[in-house]
Amino acid sequence: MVRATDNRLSRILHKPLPAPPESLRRGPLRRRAFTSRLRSPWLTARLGLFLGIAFGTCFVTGLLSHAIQHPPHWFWWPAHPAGLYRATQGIHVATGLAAIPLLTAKLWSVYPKLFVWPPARDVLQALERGSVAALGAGALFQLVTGVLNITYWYSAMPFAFITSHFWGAWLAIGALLVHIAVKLPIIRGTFTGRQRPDRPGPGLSRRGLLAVVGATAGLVTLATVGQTVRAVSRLSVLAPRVPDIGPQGFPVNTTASMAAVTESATDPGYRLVVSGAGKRVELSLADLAAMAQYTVRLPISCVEGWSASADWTGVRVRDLLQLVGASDTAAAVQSLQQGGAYSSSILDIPHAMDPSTLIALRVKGELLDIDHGYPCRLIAPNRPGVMQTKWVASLSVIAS
Ligand SMILES: Nc1nc2c(c(=O)[nH]1)N[C@H]1C(S)=C(S)[C@@H](COP(=O)(O)O)O[C@H]1N2
Ligand SMILES: [Mo]
Repeated sequence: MVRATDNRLSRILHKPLPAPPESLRRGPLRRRAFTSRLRSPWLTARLGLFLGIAFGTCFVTGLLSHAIQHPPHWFWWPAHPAGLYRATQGIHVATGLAAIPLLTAKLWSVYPKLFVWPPARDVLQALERGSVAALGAGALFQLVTGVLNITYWYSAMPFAFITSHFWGAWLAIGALLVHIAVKLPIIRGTFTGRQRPDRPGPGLSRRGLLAVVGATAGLVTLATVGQTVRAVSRLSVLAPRVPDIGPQGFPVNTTASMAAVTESATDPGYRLVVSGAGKRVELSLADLAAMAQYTVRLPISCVEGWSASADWTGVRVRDLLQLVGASDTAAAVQSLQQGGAYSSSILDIPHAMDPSTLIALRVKGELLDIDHGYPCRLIAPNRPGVMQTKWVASLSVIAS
């Protein structure tokens, strides 16, 4: 029974497709339209290997970032090591950027295949080529939307970035796995020595081209990774953000005027509201300053790949929650900002109870600049920047 179905499937998959008319064989479709000797399975497989490593790393770190920001019920993310998210997100953006020259070279190495004749011999080959098209489109989509996001070019993305970048990743990685499975015999052949890298001839060799592509990827990394690795920040000519430029020496994401909080944030009647379990306290800035103050060195680690560390001073979130009788609890943080995706955030138990999680009143010894969240902001370890809520209005216990 299974065999019969197998045979039927196999007949369908290998059903020859009608040959298209010869009159269409023009331009790139004509015989021997592509002559570069550099293209070969040897080169393509090596570019593919590097690209696969870059995409795989980018995929895993991206899923992690997504899970931290939109946690499924089984997900648990620790508060320590404090700089872990800074590293994983730095790697996410860096591998994505390094993939740009790798993907460009890879597409160059295979694009004549777009024009092979006939376009597909049988149904199976048509399906396989369809999956390659999905892979190419998915990979390009991920890199383009990623770059648009880190360069704040939202007007070029008339769709929801997070949703489309998330599903685009699954599409690309699914198509990548199919592609690797289909090409495995060829890939193996090129790594077991049956395929020689070069045939003697003049000009750039395949090894040479691979080295150039590798060096370009390295250069892109060096010119951007300084947005999170301070030691090379002076080389960051291509990075959209530099860690030490901005008020108080670090970047601003949303300004107070963009968030429309200038008035409420500077209102002398400002009170931080802490509530939970039927209790509620209102704290003025003087009340907050009278509580035990702590200083922690923690980074803002933006999802966009930049990060900056600073010494923050303020009151512990767990001390504030204690004021309404809550301990061992999660909490919600709400900004003075109305609406907008980043105007509130959730502190899960490990983060809410961590002694280094503060409602910060000061940074680097000074009152917060209004663009950094004056009168107070959340700062917690091992957490995406989008969850470090500025201009905090209230803190409330989440009943578990
Ligand atoms: N209320 C509010 N808080 C916010 C944001 C925001 O838009 N509104 N942006 C977040 C993002 S995306 C980052 S990276 C950090 C940046 O903090 P900074 O501007 O002080 O560097 O603030 C976070 N806190
Ligand atoms: Mo951010």
